[in-house]
Amino acid sequence: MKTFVELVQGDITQQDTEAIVNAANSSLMGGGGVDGAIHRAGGPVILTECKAIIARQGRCEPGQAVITSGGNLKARYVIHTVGPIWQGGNKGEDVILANAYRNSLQLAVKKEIKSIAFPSISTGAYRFPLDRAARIALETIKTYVIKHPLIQVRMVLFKESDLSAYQQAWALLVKNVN
Ligand code: AR6
Repeated sequence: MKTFVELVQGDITQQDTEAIVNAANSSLMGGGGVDGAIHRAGGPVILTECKAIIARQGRCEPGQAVITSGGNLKARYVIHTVGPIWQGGNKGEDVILANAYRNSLQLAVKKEIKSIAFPSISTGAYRFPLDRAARIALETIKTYVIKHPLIQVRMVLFKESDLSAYQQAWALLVKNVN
């Protein structure tokens, strides 16, 4: 069995993993950044399914995750999660960010999804500091994949500077463990 976490620079909408994760907002009605790109590339079926989810269970609170199909994307599924809005760091932001990653992974495993790609949740419009977000994201993913080694995880960083922040966080994490 292989445990697999990879860090790449790229566009989440182009990934060929079984699922990609969307950094959405609680309304699930779309937005800018990753959210806008995913809805544009996947087509209207994603919004239709998001509306049905909201009608059934209400807003998607920060840290929670829901799943729709991928529409025209290569990925079969989109897992929509909502990260925390950065408010200085004392409003539970770290825990909410970890929940967003963990609940997305949990939903994927429940659906027997074997590969998943994440963007850097909350570090754009939601202004979560990049280095801190990278550490939390990778710690959460690493802890999860150790317990669920069948799932392959790819972090897809849009900018080169984002990729290097995640690479540094990963190096620190591995060093601290060994
Ligand atoms: N592929 C991968 N990463 C991307 C892409 C892409 N196509 N486009 C942007 N990024 P953000 P948030 C990076 O703002 O901070 C939306 O309006 C981007 O460079 O998309 O969680 C939602 O509706 C940044 O590093 O998400 C919410 O209202 C990262 O993705 C709100 O923004 C996250 O940036 C969520 O804010």
